[in-house]
Amino acid sequence: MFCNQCEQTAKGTGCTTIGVCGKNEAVAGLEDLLTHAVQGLSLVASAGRKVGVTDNAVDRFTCEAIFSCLTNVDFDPSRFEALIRKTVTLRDGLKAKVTAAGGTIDTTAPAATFTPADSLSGLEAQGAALNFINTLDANADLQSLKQITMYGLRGLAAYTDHAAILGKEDDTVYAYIHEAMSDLTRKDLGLDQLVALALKCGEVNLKAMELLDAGNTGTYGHPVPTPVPLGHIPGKCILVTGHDLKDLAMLLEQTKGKGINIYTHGEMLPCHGYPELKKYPHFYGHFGTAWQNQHKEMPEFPGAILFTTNCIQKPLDSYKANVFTTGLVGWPEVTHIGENKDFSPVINRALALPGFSDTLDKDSVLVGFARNTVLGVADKVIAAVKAKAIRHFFLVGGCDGAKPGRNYYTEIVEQIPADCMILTLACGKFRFFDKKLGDIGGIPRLLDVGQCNDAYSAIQIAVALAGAFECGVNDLPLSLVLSWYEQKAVVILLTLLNLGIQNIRIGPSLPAFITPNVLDVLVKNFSIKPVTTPAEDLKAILG
Ligand code: FS2
Ligand code: SF4
Repeated sequence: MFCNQCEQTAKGTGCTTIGVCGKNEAVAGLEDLLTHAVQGLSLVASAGRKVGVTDNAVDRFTCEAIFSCLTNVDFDPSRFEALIRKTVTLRDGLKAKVTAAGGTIDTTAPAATFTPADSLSGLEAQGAALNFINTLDANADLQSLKQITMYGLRGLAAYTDHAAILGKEDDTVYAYIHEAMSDLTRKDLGLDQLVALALKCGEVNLKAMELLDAGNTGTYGHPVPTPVPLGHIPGKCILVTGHDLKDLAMLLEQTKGKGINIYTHGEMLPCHGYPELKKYPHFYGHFGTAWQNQHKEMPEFPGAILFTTNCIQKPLDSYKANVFTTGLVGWPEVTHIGENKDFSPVINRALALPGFSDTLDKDSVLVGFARNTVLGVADKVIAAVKAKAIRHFFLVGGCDGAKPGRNYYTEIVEQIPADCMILTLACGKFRFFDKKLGDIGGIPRLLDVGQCNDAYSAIQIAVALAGAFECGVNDLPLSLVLSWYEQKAVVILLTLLNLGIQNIRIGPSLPAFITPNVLDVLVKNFSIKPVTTPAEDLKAILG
């Protein structure tokens, strides 16, 4: 196996025997084979678009299949087998329609004619034989750019899938995904073309994130400032982790009046700010911190645990029987809640478990500072900047992870001077989310914009501030200090670069799949910077 798509990749170069995430050789091969098969489907879908043939089921499925290969989503070989077989069935069905409409399908790429083996072990062998990631291109820099786009596509497919679940779709997004998956099979694209393909991924992702924002706010309302208890109350309980608001909403509905309290974990924390979710009296509080702490925290939770999206780690025996997956998440031998979203097994498990017997009074944290709330106090913010009460804005956001170097993000937040505001989003916030950082003129200094899925909201805040100050986003007193771990972060970075945002600081380490020459392109064009130390970076930013 070879995989280097995430920040915790082995030795900073690549996982070759087993993934640091727990992905084994078989699953790595199946992911590669699925990606290869989807490229074949995309080649046909792209040819179809040229003659007016589209198929929404194909588009939706393509995103699900690509999202399944994102870090910490699916570890279940049997789910990958089903995805691979369905990819080929859809490809062949679409081929017939495209040919009938007079379309021409280029069958020179092996992906277009790939035939899956009859057995799971045969598929695993086919996946291993591909050596997929290492052979995207013979030239190291072009290989690097293709990997950037491939991983960007995984993030883009995830956001497109999240939005589609809430009924928000746009064919331009699907068209790009098919086109880019097809283009990645080509060996004739040069550096400039591949840079353009990667930046286009960022451009299209802005649309996907706008759709997701519209889906979330259109369905559940605009988040409002809401204190979320970090303690617990007596009663049966279910912990919901991942990112999916609709799964949470359906679970809240199905647990009404059952005496079960619902707690969020990880990236689900911002859900407490949505009016249509917070209206449930049994939607109580937040338990635990970021994804990488689940082995420490989940054994302590006395109820059922539902994983709705990334990031799942191998469930330990001490709590495995309490774990359920849904959506695209999969772990072998863990009960999966299918498309009917009947959460009865989760509810029954919660009722069978002891639940909390006592009350734990702990601090609460404030969520709900997405674009609508922040822009609602824009006048106050602008006046505070003009009066020099606010010197600078920092966006400290992105993924969390296990590396000790991630203390950088805690320390920089601690060291940011008291006359600066800090916006945050995604699970990296758990490094500092419960710090009491005070306020400036009644506005909290630490504003939680939401999940990584809410990056669109942060971009809209920056764009609106730039409009108010009649300058570009790069001229604002705003610095982005980002942490990355998986491929949603890759595509958000591509979106920011495509918007022309300069001077982004990124850490805790640079991606293994970026070559020195490609890094040079990023530095020259976007002044992207690896993080150094909090003190040095603050000195450089604030002067
Ligand atoms: Fe955090 Fe994990 Fe949000 Fe990423 S919960 S690192 O995949 O999606 O961010
Ligand atoms: Fe390694 Fe990350 Fe790939 Fe898992 S997803 S195999 S940890 S590089």
